[in-house]
Amino acid sequence: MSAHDTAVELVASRLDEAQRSATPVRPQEDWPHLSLDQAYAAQARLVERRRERGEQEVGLKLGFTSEAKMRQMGIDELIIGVLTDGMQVPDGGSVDLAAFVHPRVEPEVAFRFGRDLDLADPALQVADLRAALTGVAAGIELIDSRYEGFSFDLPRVVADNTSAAAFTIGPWVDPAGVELGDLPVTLTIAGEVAAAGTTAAILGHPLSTLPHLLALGRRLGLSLPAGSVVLAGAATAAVPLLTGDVVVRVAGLGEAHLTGI
Ligand code: OOG
Repeated sequence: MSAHDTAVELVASRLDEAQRSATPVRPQEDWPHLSLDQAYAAQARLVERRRERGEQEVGLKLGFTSEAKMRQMGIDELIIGVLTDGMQVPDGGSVDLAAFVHPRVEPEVAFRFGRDLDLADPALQVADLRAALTGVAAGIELIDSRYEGFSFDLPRVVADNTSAAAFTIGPWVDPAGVELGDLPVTLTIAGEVAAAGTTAAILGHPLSTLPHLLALGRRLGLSLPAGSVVLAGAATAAVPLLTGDVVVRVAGLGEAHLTGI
């Protein structure tokens, strides 16, 4: 194993253990310096560990696609992470808060693609992604940084699979029937509006994320088998999740529901 592989393996195993034990890591102590490429390699290794435990990949998520998120976390570069079936919570389902370090929730717009898309294929164009879109929905993403204090820089959050922890998607809607550009979004926790914004906060329009999805997917050699889900990134800053019902409502699109217990 090269020094590069050893650093990647060490980071992936530390983060994997942190996630499984809901005990944060302290990156300031004894943490290898990671380039962005090494960070994505560590992320891939982390996902491989989930696969070895029987989880299956179900899609991808984008991060830092809104000003609100960039400002909240101090990072202004788009990132991509992997979603697995082990993270998916049925709409209206519940999550045990004890399984997470310091969970936060965010309102999302979700995409579903109806055919196999090899993002690494240089012939694949943004128009192909748009044509393959068979569903759009409101979603909730539960993020949970595995770093103490929810504190990280760009390579660290990438290695940590972009804080991906759990997600819920509301009923799918035919994309032909909805103009996603500027829909009011609310995130309600235990009956109180905790965050509000608009889908325009996501790069001006949620579909503006598609060129970034393609560029990042191409660079990393990712693919989206038919039926895959993509979360376009939060429209508002993330909010700490306490016990109670979480509702994301995207006016004109629908709702997603989750309960923290
Ligand atoms: C990283 C994940 C960011 C989003 O929607 O912008 C993200 C984090 O804030 O911990 O999922």
